[in-house]
Amino acid sequence: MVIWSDANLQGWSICFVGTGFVNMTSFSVNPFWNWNDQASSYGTGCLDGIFYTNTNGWGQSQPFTMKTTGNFDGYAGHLPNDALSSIYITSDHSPNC
Ligand SMILES: [Ca+2]
Repeated sequence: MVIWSDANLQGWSICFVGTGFVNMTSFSVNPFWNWNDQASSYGTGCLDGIFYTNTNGWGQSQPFTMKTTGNFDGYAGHLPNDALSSIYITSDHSPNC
């Protein structure tokens, strides 16, 4: 899956593969900028899981399934913009997705 810093799949991007749990605080572009509260759009690739607004799986959540793109815009159950703090990736359907 890919997470982008701007809406509509633009800006900085970060890619996750496989299953597991990540806190976005653990990933930085440089010493002054990390991924906490920076995500604006996503593409799920072959993965299913849950986005969270807080670290360690707390706060508001948004389930996601494979082959889906979207913006974190606060609409239709999506997390608000610049709020993503953790991701639990529960299933990896590659290479058959
Ligand atoms: Ca957050």
